[in-house]
Amino acid sequence: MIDYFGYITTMSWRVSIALEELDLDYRFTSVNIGAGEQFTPEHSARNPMQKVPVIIDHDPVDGGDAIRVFETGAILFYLAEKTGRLMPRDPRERAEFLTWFFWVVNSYGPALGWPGAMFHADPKYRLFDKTDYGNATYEFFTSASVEAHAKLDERLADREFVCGDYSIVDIAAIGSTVPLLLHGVDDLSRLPNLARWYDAVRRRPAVERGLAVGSEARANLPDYYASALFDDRWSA
Ligand SMILES: N[C@@H](CCC(=O)N[C@@H](CS)C(=O)NCC(=O)O)C(=O)O
Repeated sequence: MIDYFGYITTMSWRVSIALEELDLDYRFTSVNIGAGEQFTPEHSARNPMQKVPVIIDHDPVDGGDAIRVFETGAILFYLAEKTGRLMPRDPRERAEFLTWFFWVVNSYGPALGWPGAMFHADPKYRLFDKTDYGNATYEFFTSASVEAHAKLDERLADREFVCGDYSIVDIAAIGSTVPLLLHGVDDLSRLPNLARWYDAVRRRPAVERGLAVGSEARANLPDYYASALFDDRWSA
């Protein structure tokens, strides 16, 4: 059994989707980062970075002590290795896969995250709409996010998934892609390849189940923000 500590966040969705896709036995514990639960001594012991998500695998493949993993890239890679699924084995394919996996984890996800973080759930904490500097910073982060979406769209022009078969690269990407509006993308018609991929991946039953994990916490967020976070337009 895997203990999974997360919340309704893009990074946590990566993990809940992977756990669902891999059909692993897991127990979810909500860590409400809006209420500061990531800073408790219990959670700090699980993840010294005081962030979600984190997993503790009580059935590691070597049969030894439980294994703790934090950082979504590490968690997805760990789960793919544990199960031998959702990742190519051939060294040549693996090199291409790693290239795109690290691009998604290190570049795509963070580029999307910054405008999302500035579009705070509570307008009084927003860093834009207040000063010219705030607006310029928001614009800078938004254009980097739009550019990252455009690069993924370009990559998907002649392929169904980001790298070979459906893999943890797609899972890492979809977790970050869902809150399009928060990330400065309000119209997918200019990104047709990304739109096709987004629709196909989001329709997967395991992805739907992954996005539903802990979603009762949605009630903690203002409606307009929750609706953008979950991209309610998609199902409308
Ligand atoms: N690089 C980390 C990022 C984790 C992260 O930023 N988690 C956010 C939620 S998406 C969080 O826990 N924020 C709470 C905080 O920073 O206080 C990963 O990939 O796991």
